[in-house]
Amino acid sequence: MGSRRQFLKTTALGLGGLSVGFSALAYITDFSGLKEATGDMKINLTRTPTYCEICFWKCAGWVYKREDGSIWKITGNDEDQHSNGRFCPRGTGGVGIYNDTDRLKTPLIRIGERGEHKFREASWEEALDLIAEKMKSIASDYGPESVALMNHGSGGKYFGDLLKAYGSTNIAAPSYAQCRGPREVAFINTFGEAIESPERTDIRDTKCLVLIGSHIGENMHNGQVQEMSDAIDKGAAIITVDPRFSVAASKSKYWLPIKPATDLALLLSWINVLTTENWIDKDYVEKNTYGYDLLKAHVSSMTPEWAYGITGIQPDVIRKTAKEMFNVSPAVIIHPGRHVTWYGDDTQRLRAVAILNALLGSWGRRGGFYNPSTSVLPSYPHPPFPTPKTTWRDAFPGQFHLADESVSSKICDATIPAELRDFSFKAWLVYGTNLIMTFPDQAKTIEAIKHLDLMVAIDTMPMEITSWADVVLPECTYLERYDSIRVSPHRKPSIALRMPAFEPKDNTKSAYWMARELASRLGLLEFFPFEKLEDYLDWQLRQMGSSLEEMQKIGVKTFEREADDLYFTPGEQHEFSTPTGKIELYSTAFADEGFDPVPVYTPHPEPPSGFYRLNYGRAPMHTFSRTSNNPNLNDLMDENSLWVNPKVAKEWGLTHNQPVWLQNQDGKKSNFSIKVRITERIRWDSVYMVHGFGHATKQLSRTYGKGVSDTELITNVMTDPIMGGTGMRGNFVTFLTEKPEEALS
Ligand SMILES: Nc1nc2c(c(=O)[nH]1)N[C@H]1C(S)=C(S)[C@@H](COP(=O)(O)OP(=O)(O)OC[C@H]3O[C@@H](n4cnc5c(=O)[nH]c(N)nc54)[C@H](O)[C@@H]3O)O[C@H]1N2
Ligand SMILES: Nc1nc2c(c(=O)[nH]1)N[C@H]1C(S)=C(S)[C@@H](COP(=O)(O)OP(=O)(O)OC[C@H]3O[C@@H](n4cnc5c(=O)[nH]c(N)nc54)[C@H](O)[C@@H]3O)O[C@H]1N2
Ligand code: SF4
Ligand SMILES: [Mo]
Repeated sequence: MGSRRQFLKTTALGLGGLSVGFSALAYITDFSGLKEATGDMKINLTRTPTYCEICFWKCAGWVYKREDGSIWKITGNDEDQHSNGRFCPRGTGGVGIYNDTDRLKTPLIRIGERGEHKFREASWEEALDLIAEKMKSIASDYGPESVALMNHGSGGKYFGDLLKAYGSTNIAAPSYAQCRGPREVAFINTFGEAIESPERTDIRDTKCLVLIGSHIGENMHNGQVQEMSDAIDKGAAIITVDPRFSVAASKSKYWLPIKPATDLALLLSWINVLTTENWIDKDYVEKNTYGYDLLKAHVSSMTPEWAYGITGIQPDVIRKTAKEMFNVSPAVIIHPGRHVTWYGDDTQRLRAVAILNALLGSWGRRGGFYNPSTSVLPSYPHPPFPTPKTTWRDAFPGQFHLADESVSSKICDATIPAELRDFSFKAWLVYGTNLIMTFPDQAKTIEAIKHLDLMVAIDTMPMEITSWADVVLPECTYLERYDSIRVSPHRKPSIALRMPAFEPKDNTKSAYWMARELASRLGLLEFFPFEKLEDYLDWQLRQMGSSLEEMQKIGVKTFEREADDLYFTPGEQHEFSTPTGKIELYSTAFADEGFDPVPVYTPHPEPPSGFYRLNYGRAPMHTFSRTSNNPNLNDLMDENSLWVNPKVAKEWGLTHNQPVWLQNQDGKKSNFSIKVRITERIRWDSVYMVHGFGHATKQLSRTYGKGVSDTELITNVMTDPIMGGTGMRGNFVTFLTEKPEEALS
């Protein structure tokens, strides 16, 4: 590679100094270029397209650089449906991940005990040779199926291709079993289709948005926040069901401060009200659904009065909110949520959400759920992938048949040898997921890792997960690499390009390069016919009537839909991809598998005396555990706090900002302390913290020891029997006002 300047010239591709004028009034949330931005002046900038990797909304945007090659700002691409030209604070601060001096700089090979974070630096040759040799011997000793890929993020695709070529389909992401899995299974078994990401919710045009926990506004998925704000401006009613007074609750017409873990009772009582009062879309229900009479009979005793005793929500509020939804139907959304692995009966709770939407006729209707469209990327011909002899499912005979993706936490379970199982996993490739902070029950994750013959972590940062790896492969950040073309579903099909704005820092490489180098060592190069990813992208783009050159200039290309089918045609009887071809209010697949075909409420344990339910969520300026060390975002928020109700604080004599340690129902104590925030916004039976803090990796110089990790206190996991998701909200904590002996700081 030539000089930095030459590199910029080639990557900016003839855009050659785009002139941008700025006025003093420009709204700018950038962290580096305020001087240029505040004057009424012209500066020469070059820009390269990207899509953001700070979270999985994948907004497409531009990386603007000054003439000297330094970054000016990252902002949205106006053509992009995910961002509408604006980035959220995390995306804008994305440059911090590039500048972070704590970044991984070169491959590492473990020299200490696993978890000690003692490594020696290695060359790429040595690190990749070691991995390939180990993968060969594992394949011959135990079969390639004993290798699993845990991944979250763009480059995971290439390790996925590598693994499939090698002979394993055990490829899992925490965004399923720790996140949205239950909702996908619930909607597939009701409407025959999943919700997907970005969600197909037509929030822009809705007249009533019901949020069950989903804390949009703190959950900063960009387009969704923008659409919710537009909907509010246009007079939509927001109904928020949340035990905490969330930002969304503060924008709502109704806030239902539900007793935690009782949502299913509320949902069933809403179904009771709609079916008894006949507040349903009769024509739609008649034409399109299966099992209405069974459903109606099932919920007949689940009145608002019944639900009041369970949820604490007044019967007249339940009736009024049901009427509010019906009045504007079908332009109503009972939002399916996203992180829905709460109490282990999550698929059933989401089935109730799906059923409510069906009764109100919102699926396939304007202001309800639209029918998304996705661009299809051609793939270059390669030999067929070998058929594996076993998959993770063989470790769980008779279970989780309805899971439509691999279950990461079950692969973790099946890594710990068990007497009744003749198979266990021997190696994990871990791409872009900090499993120690991401899986509940840390002790189990660590036990599983200890049983592995090989653990490779591919990451950009030294994290808890890299501490446990045998080999650490440092990836360059999303600002320094090409990745696959983004084809996420939306109202219109579109494609977006990510290309490098900078040369990779230090000795870092892209996932594509790593996967191909490993493929070459494993004799699988025919599965990676293009030496350079950009050549493959160009080939794909040309099949679609575009080119790399065009995409480098425009970043995003949106196509027209092939058919006018964003919504159902009025009055049409639709064919659904379910066993009955109808919307299944009564799920035939659940019945076949021995699960309740219509959801049934069962109570969950309550906190023992002196303990409070551990509730957690998002902060607008951070993403999980990945951004807490990012210098820009760390500046905005550098630790989490513990929300405590004033009544509880008084009982315990806690004061605002007092540091406390926490201990859970199983005696697990927090590594660090967390500052108390006394607020009426949390119920007296719960405490709340933002997920992603309390890092115990010293190499994270900015964030080490700041705040508490919710994950270390989540030792009770309630597994969803239908799809294997990990319910994480049944954990209870108490306060320790003195520093415990085993605490780390
Ligand atoms: N800023 C930011 N935004 C993000 C992310 C991020 O890391 N940072 N991550 C993204 C991802 S991957 C996901 S999955 C989403 C997650 O975002 P959501 O899907 O919105 O999150 P949840 O964890 O389901 O919801 C958290 C809310 O549920 C409430 N809650 C807790 N217990 C209960 C209960 O028993 N009943 C009810 N009704 N409510 C309850 C909490 O008080 C909290 O307000 O956010 C996305 N957006
Ligand atoms: N306790 C608890 N657990 C949870 C949640 C919670 O709220 N509380 N939320 C759940 C949800 S909804 C989800 S979706 C999952 C998310 O789980 P994860 O995706 O595992 O989230 P992070 O903890 O941010 O870990 C991301 C890792 O990827 C690395 N990384 C970032 N960018 C790149 C890149 O470009 N390349 C590579 N190779 N690595 C990169 C980061 O350094 C970090 O180590 O967590 C789930 N687990
Ligand atoms: S929502 Fe924010 S962090 Fe997520 S992709 Fe968009 S800009 Fe990036
Ligand atoms: Mo998630």
